Amino acid sequence: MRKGRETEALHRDGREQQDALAVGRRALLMGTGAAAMGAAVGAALPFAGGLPRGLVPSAMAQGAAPAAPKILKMDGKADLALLGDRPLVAEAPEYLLDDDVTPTEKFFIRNNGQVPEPTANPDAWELTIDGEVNTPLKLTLGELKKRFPAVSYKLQLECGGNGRAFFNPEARGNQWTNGGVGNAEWTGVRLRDVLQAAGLKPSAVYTGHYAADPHLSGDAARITLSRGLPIAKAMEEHTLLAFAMNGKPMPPIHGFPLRVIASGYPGSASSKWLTRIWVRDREHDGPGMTGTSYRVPTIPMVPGGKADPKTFAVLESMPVRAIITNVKNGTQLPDGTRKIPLRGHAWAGEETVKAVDVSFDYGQTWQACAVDAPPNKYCWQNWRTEVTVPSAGYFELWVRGTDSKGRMQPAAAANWNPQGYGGNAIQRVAVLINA
Ligand SMILES: Nc1nc2c(c(=O)[nH]1)N[C@H]1C(S)=C(S)[C@@H](COP(=O)(O)O)O[C@H]1N2
Ligand SMILES: [Mo]
Repeated sequence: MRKGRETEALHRDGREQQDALAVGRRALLMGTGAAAMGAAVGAALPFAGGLPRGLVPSAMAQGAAPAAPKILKMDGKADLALLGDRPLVAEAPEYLLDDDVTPTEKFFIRNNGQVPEPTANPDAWELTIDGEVNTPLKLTLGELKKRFPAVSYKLQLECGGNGRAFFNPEARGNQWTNGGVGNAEWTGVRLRDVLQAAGLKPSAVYTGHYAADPHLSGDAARITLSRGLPIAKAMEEHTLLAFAMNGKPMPPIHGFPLRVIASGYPGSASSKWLTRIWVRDREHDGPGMTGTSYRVPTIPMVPGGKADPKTFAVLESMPVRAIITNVKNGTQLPDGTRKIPLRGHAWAGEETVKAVDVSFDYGQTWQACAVDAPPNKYCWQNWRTEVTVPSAGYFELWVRGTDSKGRMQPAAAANWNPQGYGGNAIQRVAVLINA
């Protein structure tokens, strides 16, 4: 069967990627550098083959990341970079994210477990609301659609680990660069309408989400992921129980037939394949809520040091990030090029983006870009500008977002934590203008 072969190929590719990563790191440690690594991944490194992990010019950091990521091969998906195959994790290189609304085929994938078998009868899918409510509810998706008004918003969804690859020393987990994000149009009912129908007790402080995806181990008793939201976020008007993505029922991989969309928070709170919302009288403590999972230090720790989870708190709003989407890292521009139009998107978790600036001289000078207002809250914002470089040669185009509270992206991933959450180092795109 075709599907079987594809899955097999994915597994094989995943192993090769792990090997390439391991060899790349070994080569780096042994100081054998970029040439050895190029051989290990079986591809020649362009002049801008790697993205920087720290404050090293992009071209000098070639050994720090695999130059030729494995490509996801899946029906209905573009050439996403495969970060892991079991569970399946894939990100969109920034240049694939140029669209204002991310087409489903370009939308990143982050699974923690297996993908449940798609239901043949989505309207019969059952959702339970229980816990700190006056009237526990069991509703089918068909009833949800009938009983509550449907709304559509363009909402960005970003993995809590987006930007993890730029932590130094390396943080544990999928090495996302900047592509663990997408901005789709989601249609669903408001979670708050459903919670109000159940009637929240005064003791309700948090939601706990449960889903149908089987654990990787295959053990039916184990829960893959169960995250939740503070009640205020659950009651926010843009927090949805979504059943459609970009005007169509969402594909199985993105949570068909029903998922949470809680834009602004780490993507892990946006539970796919949703079956139950347990309203809690305390911060939810399901798998993915405790220890150092999706939590960040409140007392900054020594990078690479031993974590004290007691000082960690749940990561809520994602930090500001801007990306360049019209120039691919490693682009060679024709002789005589001096003007380079730049554009992309920026977003800031629970905030909006106040400013986007670009630099082509390693941050010595910055140029302000035009930034559009979002059509609705939590939609990413488009920005554009044109830079004029003084000569031919090697340049790095840096882009830096500033949120509505005045917080800017740092030059290197800050607030190091073992699982690498909330890293929002500025993006750097290397270009070479031939003389
Ligand atoms: N049930 C369930 N929901 C889940 C996950 C999961 O593994 N299981 N992964 C979460 C994480 S970590 C992210 S970043 C987003 C990714 O959503 P996407 O795969 O549709 O892009 O889904 C979240 N919802
Ligand atoms: Mo995530």
